[in-house]
Amino acid sequence: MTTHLTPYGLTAEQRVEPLGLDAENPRLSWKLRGGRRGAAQTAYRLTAALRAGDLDDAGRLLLDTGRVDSGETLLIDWPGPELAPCTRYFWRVEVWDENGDRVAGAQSWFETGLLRVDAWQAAWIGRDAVNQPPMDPPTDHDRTVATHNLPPPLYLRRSFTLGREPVRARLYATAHGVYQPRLNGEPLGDGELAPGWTDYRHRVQYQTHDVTDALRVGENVLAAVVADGWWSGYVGFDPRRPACHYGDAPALLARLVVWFADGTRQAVTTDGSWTEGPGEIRFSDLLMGEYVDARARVRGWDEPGFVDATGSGAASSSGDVGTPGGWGGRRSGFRPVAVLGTDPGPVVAEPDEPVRVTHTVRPVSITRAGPTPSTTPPSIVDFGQNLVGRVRLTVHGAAPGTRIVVRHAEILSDGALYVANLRRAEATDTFITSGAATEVFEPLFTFHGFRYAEIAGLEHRFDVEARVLHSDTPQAGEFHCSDATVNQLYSNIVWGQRGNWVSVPTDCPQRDERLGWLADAQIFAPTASRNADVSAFFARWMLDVLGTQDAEGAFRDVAPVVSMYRQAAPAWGDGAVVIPWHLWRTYADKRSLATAFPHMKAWVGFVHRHNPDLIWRHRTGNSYGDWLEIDAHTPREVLATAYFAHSARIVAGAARVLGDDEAAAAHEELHRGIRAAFAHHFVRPDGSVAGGTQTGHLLALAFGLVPEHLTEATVGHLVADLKGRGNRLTTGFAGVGLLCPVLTAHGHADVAYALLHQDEYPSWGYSIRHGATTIWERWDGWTRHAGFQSASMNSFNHYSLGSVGDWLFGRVAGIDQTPGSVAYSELLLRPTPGGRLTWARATQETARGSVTCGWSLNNGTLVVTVVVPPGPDAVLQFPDGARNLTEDGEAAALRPGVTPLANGLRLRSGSYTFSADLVRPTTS
Ligand code: RAM
Repeated sequence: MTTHLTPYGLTAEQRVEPLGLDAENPRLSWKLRGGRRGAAQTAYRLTAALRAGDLDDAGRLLLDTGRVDSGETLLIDWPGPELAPCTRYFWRVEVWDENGDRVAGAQSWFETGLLRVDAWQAAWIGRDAVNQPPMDPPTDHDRTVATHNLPPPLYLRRSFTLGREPVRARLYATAHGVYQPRLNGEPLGDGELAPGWTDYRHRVQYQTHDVTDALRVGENVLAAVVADGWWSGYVGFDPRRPACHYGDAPALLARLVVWFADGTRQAVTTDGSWTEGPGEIRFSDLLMGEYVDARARVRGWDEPGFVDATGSGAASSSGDVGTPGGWGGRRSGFRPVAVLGTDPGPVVAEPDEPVRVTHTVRPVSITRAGPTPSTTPPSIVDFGQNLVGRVRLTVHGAAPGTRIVVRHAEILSDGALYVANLRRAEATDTFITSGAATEVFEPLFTFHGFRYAEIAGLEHRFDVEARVLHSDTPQAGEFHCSDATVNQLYSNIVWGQRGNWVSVPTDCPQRDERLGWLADAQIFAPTASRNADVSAFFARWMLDVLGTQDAEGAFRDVAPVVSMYRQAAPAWGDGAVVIPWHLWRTYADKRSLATAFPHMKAWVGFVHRHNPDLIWRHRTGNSYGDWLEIDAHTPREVLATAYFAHSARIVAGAARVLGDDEAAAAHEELHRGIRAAFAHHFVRPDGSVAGGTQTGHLLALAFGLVPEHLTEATVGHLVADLKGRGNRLTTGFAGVGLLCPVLTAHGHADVAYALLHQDEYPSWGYSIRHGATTIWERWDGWTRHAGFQSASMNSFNHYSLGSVGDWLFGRVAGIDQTPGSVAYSELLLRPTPGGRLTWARATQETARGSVTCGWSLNNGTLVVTVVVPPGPDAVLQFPDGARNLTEDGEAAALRPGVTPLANGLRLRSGSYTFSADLVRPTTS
């Protein structure tokens, strides 16, 4: 183990080595590691230079803070000179430890993007619909009503010549639609579905690629394929507005800049000199799927040497582009594009990690479906995991023109794909072979939610694998325990997050919806930030959330908004208050909090204005209540008023952090008023909460709305309800994440564990017993007694009911922070043995470093292992009944780094392994 204090994980704007940053004042952070007890940073020094080597040359430094006496490691405003565009800045941090010794440093870089919209000097280009010869109507029989009018993607190219070797080159590009940039025949970067989904009316994100090594002296070809994507393809489920939410057709904006050794540069930008032509993708849509005709591939279209002059046709093509499998029905080749506009519009640098393919999954079985008269029966491929992405198919020796159709489903019913729950999403990919000996098919601009793929039309040998894609938020957490079902639950939570984190946090990756619902996101945010570093992802999505606010102060239920124009419901609109606060608590992101603050205040003001008696009854939008609760009904105004109180309190807290004492005082008073109104209207003298539901009691307890003298009674009602049902829950989205934490906080970890281990309906265990590999949208998504829930809304991959993940980390393993702590500046470690677990352990990469907490229980001996990173102190609390705490045979209180507390131990940074006798296990 490292004993020296070492900085690592350096980030600028919460990203490791970001290329193309538009922040004028990027915030720098680092983490610390080092196993020595009590290790801590007492000072730091930041330096920066234009070349890595210059960091060692004091004369060439652009920045030198000198020694700054501070333990701070997070989000330090760039203390250097004003940043120039398109420039890489190397920076180094050196730290001093608790003995005042200067110890190791670490270095990193960030590179600025264009910084200013007027730097683009480029035009949006697209298909010239006017001067294009009319396209022959599609003749193939594969098109459905939904796909019939989907246009082929744009294949755009521009040839240019370099007279000299460049020293550096960058491509800045984006699209209306989704695009893949290409240079000299190769795709650039590993991003998928760029530029991602934002509210394009306010922000279109551009990507930056380092293309220095892809250029050559002589002719080069810059190219791109651009499909409809979220811009003009199908999104959401509104039948009156199923597609074209932002525009009618895709377009590209690009600026390639090449620098030479003498300081001069050359730029190639999108303009009227580009051409557009045919390609193998006939249509591609996020919901409907992709259609690829390999015969129509124009070989060499994106490489030097290709002749693309108007009307002259392709220099070579892999097949006859005039065949019915071709595009346009004539050898028209590439034609000039239309210049669609010269104003770049609201183009901004992509501020978080893009969608990437992160895993490849091999099938666990391939079976032939039942015999079909006269044709080869389709194969059903089981990947063993409900996942999000697409199939990659390698086909050997298929005859030219073989039509392969791949359909996707999360579940099988009677051995066939169950697709009813996909609603209008066809999720079907079609591949027509060219006849080459080996062909590889993988759609480029679509994704599906599936565990099973049905492959029809292939008699020949094929290889298949699933490629998993999602927003590549860095993994941060791991949880393991002794129980296989609980481990499967954790796996289901992680896969649910992965699959629903495709550019925006969505509610389902498979059906015609895939929207960024605010309540789902706020309820799951605490779990999400255990599993991954979601700081930059959420901060970026929050901009779209805040952008939905109307003049009255109301948000919308989803962001980006597509066609749902009603004002947000309780717990949904409150997502815009809860998430910025969570980003502050988890990552110390004060800037996001400050950006959100006026909007948070306006939302609470909106609710207050329409509900002056402080019971939230009016302006509740679609008022979903405790959405998808089961066998219970929580009164809507109980839930709404609880959230009103919760948001008012958060706004007060945020105001304190931001130094707005007046707003803080006003919202503290408002919170007191709502609390009193809630108690008056909804808390009965016996401590029960109106409606008598688990969620009603949970909200009241979690949000501190029960008068103190009644708290125990309220908890009693909650526990009685659970036990009366045989330890079964009734909670929907709003209640489920509170269940186990509230029970544990009030001394009923045993009941929380009983829910965790429950495998009768409704429970997490029930879905797992019936094969779930992701979290289901509904407790009754499928039941033995009733089969499938209504196909009109039944996702088998949805994260909301997986919000118990936060408790697995926070209480089962025991990693948490104290109430006043920010970004884990003071850890609260509370390992909680219980249920049938004999051990549990979690590791979490917090903003300040890696934390571990775990325990094992063997014959009454409890062993607790913790790792506290340098910097924060930890308060370690043992379960009730733990006695004789020792480490290495010595009383724990006497060990180095340990200070005894009334209710536990205070630990300085370092690794510890304590033993204790557990005389009274906390659980039954
Ligand atoms: C459905 C989904 C979604 C939820 C909304 C209210 O579309 O379950 O997650 O937030 O309803």
